[in-house]
Amino acid sequence: MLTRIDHIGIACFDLDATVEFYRATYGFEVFHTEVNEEQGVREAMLRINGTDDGGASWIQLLEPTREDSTVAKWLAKNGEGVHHIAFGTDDVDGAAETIGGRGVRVLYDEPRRGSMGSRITFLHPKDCHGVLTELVTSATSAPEGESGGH
Ligand code: CMX
Ligand code: CO
Repeated sequence: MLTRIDHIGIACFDLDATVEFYRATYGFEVFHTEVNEEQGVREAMLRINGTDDGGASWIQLLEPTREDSTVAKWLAKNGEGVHHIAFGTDDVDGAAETIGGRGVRVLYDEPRRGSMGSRITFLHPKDCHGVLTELVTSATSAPEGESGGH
């Protein structure tokens, strides 16, 4: 059902400075950047391993775009650090339904748009031993005709 770690989401105050830290310290380059207004974030995706077949693993660096966003609220409380983990699946709808049926709160009725045309949902951290957990179907790993555009 869940086949890999898709990404680790890291909240930061200054995206450009954090990107530069990851480049200078580890040699990780930015593969993709975008603003997701719905989520209230500006983000950079650094590919750690994998290729373009939808099976890659990423670091997702997140800077809030507005003060009322979930990441801004989290940063104000905790400071910078690991914000969530994301498991990859080729069927986010089915995984959310199965996990919801196991008594874990799924935060969205329908998956929403994530990085690079992926479809995402979240599990409540209070039901996951303190870990905000995201489920992701990347645009390239979804069954044909079901990726992106959501
Ligand atoms: N990890 C672990 N625990 C967390 C957490 C996190 N990232 N965010 C909140 N919590 C905990 C809080 O510490 C708090 O616990 P206590 O009551 O013990 O203090 C509790 O959950 C409630 O937190 P809150 O600050 O009142 O925040 P909200 O309930 O308003 O929101 C949540 C929490 C999970 C519902 C919200 O963050 C959410 O909807 N997240 C999903 C969307 C998201 O995170 N988007 C940004 C990333 C986008 C992407 O990955 O593409
Ligand atoms: Co994420």
